[in-house]
Amino acid sequence: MEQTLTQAAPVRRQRILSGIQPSGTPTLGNYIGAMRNWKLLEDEYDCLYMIADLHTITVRQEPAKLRQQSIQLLALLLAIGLDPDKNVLFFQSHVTQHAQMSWLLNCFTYMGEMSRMTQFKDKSAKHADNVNCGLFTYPVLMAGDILLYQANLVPVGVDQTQHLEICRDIAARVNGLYGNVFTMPEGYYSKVGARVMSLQEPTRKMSKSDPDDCFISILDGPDAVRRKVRRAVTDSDGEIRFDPENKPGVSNLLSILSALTGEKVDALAESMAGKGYGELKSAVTDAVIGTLEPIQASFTQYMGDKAYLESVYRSGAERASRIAERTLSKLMKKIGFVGR
Ligand code: ATP
Ligand code: LTN
Repeated sequence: MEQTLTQAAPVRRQRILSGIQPSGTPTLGNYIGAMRNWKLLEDEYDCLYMIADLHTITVRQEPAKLRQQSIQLLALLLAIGLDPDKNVLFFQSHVTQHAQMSWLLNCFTYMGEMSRMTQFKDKSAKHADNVNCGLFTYPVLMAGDILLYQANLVPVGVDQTQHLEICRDIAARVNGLYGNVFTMPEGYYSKVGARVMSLQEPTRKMSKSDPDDCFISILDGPDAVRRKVRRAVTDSDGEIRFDPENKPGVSNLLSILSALTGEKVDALAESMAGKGYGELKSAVTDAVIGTLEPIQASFTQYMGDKAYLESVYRSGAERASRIAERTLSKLMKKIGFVGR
């Protein structure tokens, strides 16, 4: 008897999109909260990772520095191990559909929604001399980034929750008006280290655009790491205990240690109970240096091969824009524009 093999239809893997701004060198917070999780997803999902350079100009940038930081960020994504064949790595500004989508979505977003965004409030206070419209509509550009690729999941740090919510609201509104245009995306947050705090002001998140001693950069050498951790703000009661509300500095160090060693925060706090802050800091220093050294070595190699970097971002932009164009044309048709 003849046997026929019935092949199951290929199931499309879930799609992931995320982005990081080239607004400086990434910090340990970016690494723990976002970048290193991206590597864990590449075998199970279709992943696109974008260098969000359009978002970066919401704050004034020096052109040469922006260019250098952008290339460095690409080299860093490769250095943390992202495989450019499995992941689409690209610059946001190379895929023109982002700017186009952002305009369309601006017309489906309300001023009131944007005024509630905490990042807008924070950044406009920080850059009071340049409260531009781009800063105000930043979440719309971000919503477009996600929706263009019909992403199912968006791995980000918890500071992006509000932006993700607004993206879902916009998607629901457009779908409500025109039928199924967009896939509804979900946030994907890591359990440990989703919010690494500033070393100097441990009640605020560690941010790459803050003063240098507040953060550890992925490219900081051992001396800088040692110095910054030694100077990290703690408290005066001398007890190692995980209590973010009353002991934000010590708790932040414990979280960092836990994120880098894989040991649970409670277990670490228990094993360190009775020890001094000096010992905690030295354990954190060792863990950070041990994590960063191999990344930095690989980064230096990638930076030495500009032609390779160029081939990665060119191919990334081509692959990304093919997907993005499909969604953009679909929406434009639904809205009622005459097709080209
Ligand atoms: P900027 O300081 O310029 O606003 P940023 O440091 O907040 O930038 P982004 O490029 O906006 O970094 O964010 C990249 C990713 O890193 C996002 O997913 C964000 O949630 C995550 N992230 C940023 N800071 C932290 C942090 N302190 N802890 C955990 N995750 C973070
Ligand atoms: N706003 C994000 C960076 C970003 C992003 C995105 C993240 C821009 N576009 C799309 C996820 C999906 C931030 O991390 N500050």
